[in-house]
Amino acid sequence: MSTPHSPIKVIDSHTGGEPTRIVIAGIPDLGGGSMAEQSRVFREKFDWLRSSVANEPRGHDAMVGALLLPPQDPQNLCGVIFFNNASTLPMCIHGTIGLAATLVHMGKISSGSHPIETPAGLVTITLNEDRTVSVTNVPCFRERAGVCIEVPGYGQITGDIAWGGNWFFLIEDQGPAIKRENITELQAFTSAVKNALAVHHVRSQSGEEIDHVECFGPPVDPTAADSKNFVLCPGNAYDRSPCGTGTSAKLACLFADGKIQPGQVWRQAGILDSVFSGTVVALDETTVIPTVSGRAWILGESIYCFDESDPLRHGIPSSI
Ligand code: PYC
Repeated sequence: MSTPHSPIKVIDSHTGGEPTRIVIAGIPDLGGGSMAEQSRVFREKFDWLRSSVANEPRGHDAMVGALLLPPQDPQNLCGVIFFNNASTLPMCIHGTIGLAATLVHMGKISSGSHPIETPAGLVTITLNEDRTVSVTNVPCFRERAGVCIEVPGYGQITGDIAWGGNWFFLIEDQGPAIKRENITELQAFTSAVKNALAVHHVRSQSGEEIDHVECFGPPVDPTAADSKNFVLCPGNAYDRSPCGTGTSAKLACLFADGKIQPGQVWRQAGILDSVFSGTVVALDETTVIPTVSGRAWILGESIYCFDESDPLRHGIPSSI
């Protein structure tokens, strides 16, 4: 039995039901560039670490992992690189809320606002008195409205393309009803939409894949939320939380349609009816800076063992 690298320590939390696993020790040297550069090095050279943390048997399809890194600019609190069962993510808000709870648990922060470097850009966490965390995101915008695609088995589906820190295709009141009993149907529908986007070469203007599909319907309790969503993530797991970058994309669309004003609170429920609240500051007519708030809970801490006789010590590759 041996550990070919320094011990890997993780702290697990969940945010509205969606797990976050922060790697706090044992991270290899990623070269010390920007988080976008380090994320590329991580993808190219250390995919075993992503797979060890996120994939079965330690992880599962819904697991979002993150590397806690020193900031490039010492004025910032830290850097972070998010990843899941498939690859890295430019940004993740439920994960940033989980990171904030983890840093509190580690005794690194106890109050205030702190800038954090991510591959998508600089975001800010604010610890609120009620133990919620507000994440002020990167600039977000709707790129295209009313994009119509033919989805086999479902007909013509219309949605918006928006950037919320990840790329989203946002669909209102089409497909299966947004309720827990329909999770299998919702996964099939959103996967079919994602495939159709790929087949029809629908990408962002900068050529990036639209890798999150988000459906909206009415909330169960209109006094608690304004809308309920279901979000399919890259890697084909669905977000158990309302998805903070998805909520940011929604806020950008609502703002573009004149349906919310700067400062107005939007409450987004997820498939489990956990709620994120969000507001925007307008940068111009099409671009907003969303702030999304939610709460995370710490679940546990682990130190990983890597037994060389274990053929699956680096996780089961997602393609098996
Ligand atoms: O909360 O932004 C989010 C997120 C992205 C993927 C899973 N959760």
